[in-house]
Amino acid sequence: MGSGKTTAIRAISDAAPVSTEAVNVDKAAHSKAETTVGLDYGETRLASGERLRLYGLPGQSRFDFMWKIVARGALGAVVLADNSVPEAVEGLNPYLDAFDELARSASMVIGVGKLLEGPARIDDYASALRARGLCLPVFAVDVRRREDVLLLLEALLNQIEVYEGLGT
Ligand SMILES: Nc1nc2c(ncn2[C@@H]2O[C@H](COP(=O)(O)OP(=O)(O)O)[C@@H](O)[C@H]2O)c(=O)[nH]1
Ligand SMILES: [Mg+2]
Repeated sequence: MGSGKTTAIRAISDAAPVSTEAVNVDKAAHSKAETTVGLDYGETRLASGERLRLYGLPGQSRFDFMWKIVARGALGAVVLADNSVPEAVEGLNPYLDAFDELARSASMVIGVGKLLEGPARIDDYASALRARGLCLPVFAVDVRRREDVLLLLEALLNQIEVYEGLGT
């Protein structure tokens, strides 16, 4: 919550993004005024002319029933971490568990926001992934910047292409 999913989809979407913001009544989890109670949705056109559809899933575990449904049809996943919160690195684990199939098929990239606002560094995230037997790209990002969101999506698509190219 507050890692920047809604912001990222807004930054990248060609069409007007759809989001379902409601007054945040869980100020203990995050102080922001509004929070997403359903999905964020946006679309972006790739250089190839194909359309990439972006679904922002609510991160709170009470929404985890939605994760599996969307993961089933997903090409890949971007996991956004908020480094300003305590135990941000360990906080990735529920998502790595829930999206294990995408993680194991290299169809996942990690974006770390607010990097300088917390003690963990990019290497800490990479080590935590390695400890789980995963080798996934980890980028420091500011998802308010369109270029940063594009970087995540390009890296994700490259990963998927390389993995498919291995014939696995
Ligand atoms: N300072 C700082 N703020 C950021 C950064 N990335 C995102 N934000 C802010 O963090 C908030 C994220 O909120 P939102 O997009 O609603 O998060 P969501 O709950 O994941 O949908 C927004 O106010 C962004 O402007 C960053 O790298 N640095
Ligand atoms: Mg949101």
